Amino acid sequence: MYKLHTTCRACGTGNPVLKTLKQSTAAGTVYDLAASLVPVFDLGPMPLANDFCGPDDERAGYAPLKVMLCPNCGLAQLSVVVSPQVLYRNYPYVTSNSATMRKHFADIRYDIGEEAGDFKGVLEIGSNDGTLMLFLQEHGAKCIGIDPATNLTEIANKRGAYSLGTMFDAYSADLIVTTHGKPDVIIGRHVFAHVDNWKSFVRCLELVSAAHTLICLEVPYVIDQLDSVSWDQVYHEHLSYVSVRAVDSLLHGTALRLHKVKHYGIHGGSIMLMLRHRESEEPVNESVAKFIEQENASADRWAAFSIEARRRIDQLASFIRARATEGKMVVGYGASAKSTQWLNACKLHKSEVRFVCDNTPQKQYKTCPGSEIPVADEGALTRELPDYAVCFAWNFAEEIIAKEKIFHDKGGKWVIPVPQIKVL
Ligand code: DWN
Repeated sequence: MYKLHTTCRACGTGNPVLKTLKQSTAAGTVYDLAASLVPVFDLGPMPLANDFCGPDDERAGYAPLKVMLCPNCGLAQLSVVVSPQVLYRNYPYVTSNSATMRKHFADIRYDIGEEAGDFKGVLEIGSNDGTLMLFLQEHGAKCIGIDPATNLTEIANKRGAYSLGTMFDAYSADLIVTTHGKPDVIIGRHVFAHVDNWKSFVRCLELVSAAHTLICLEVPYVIDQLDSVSWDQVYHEHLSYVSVRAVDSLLHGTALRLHKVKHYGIHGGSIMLMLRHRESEEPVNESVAKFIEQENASADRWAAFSIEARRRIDQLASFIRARATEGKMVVGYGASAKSTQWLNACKLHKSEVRFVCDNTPQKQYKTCPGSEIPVADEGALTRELPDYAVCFAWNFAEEIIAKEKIFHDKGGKWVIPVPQIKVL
């Protein structure tokens, strides 16, 4: 189900073939490629975060969940890579159509337009159920999507978002160019951190893009994750915890370079890495150097993160157990990948968290990975009126709290786990 990962996917550190090699970068840094990746955060064996199963489904099982830091370029990455065929075979996560997400789509469309003008041809990598493509099409773009989750590309195609149900690789990149030409804009939202072979991914981007193409990769930003100790975003799908510095290091010697970096609040803090071909005449935006200069994702920061994560896991587990002992009813809200992390790290059982409600049909009436806590529909919150609801979709907390006013009005309390555990 998984293979070990020992070589930094950005700069090659830890590669046994390069044992004695040192590499100098344009910035004058000398990398010792014989060094090894250093463990900085270890959750032990954990279930796959989106392995929501019905009674007849077979569980994928557990895999080690350990973050390793590259001593050279500073990229944090998991020590194992779970096979994408296992992770995405019947993927239940669908892009949110919430007001928060729609606002984000409008923001990124504006920011991309600032760089790419009145862009038309769009390739979306990791296009999911086509929600972003449909939004861009409403605004005049012509989109093609690609995603290995065929259960979702089927939905996208039915909705009018033309999508290929396959991995983005050299073969599909070539097919896209032959059938559709090279796009003006390539967008990959929350897909780059999920990719194992970055070098090959970059080669495919080179292949599918033209000199004028703007490539936009949105990823959770490691600095936000460290700042808010959102340890629950560490799971098997997120192979890398991305910094601008690490991507800069990856792009050395390729046809692509960083062009601009934009920061957004979505998913607890994300950045859009805008890439262009080196031959592009557009000058590099000053944001690139600024981000790199200010980034601190050192081993010390990860050590502090690890200690604080453990403290918060204990804190939430004790809080929920104490409420359950008092006879209070506690539920979860949002069967997010993050919910799997909390429920398992806190070792919670369905006698303590009765159910997790969620608006995704692909997750409802299944059970959560590891904890086997049932997933209910969203309406269960106001039907059951629990005493406490833990908002595992804390990145949408504001919108959810406003939407579920009845729950709070009738005395229910929200527990928000990130960026600090608080009860509202
Ligand atoms: O990269 C990834 C990110 C972007 O999304 C993936 N690897 C997996 C996924 O992570 P997640 O599951 O933690 O994402 P969300 O978007 O935080 O999940 C929120 C969950 O809450 C979804 O299952 C939908 C649900 N929800 C709900 O039931 N009612 C969300 C909202 C806004 C709501 O009103």
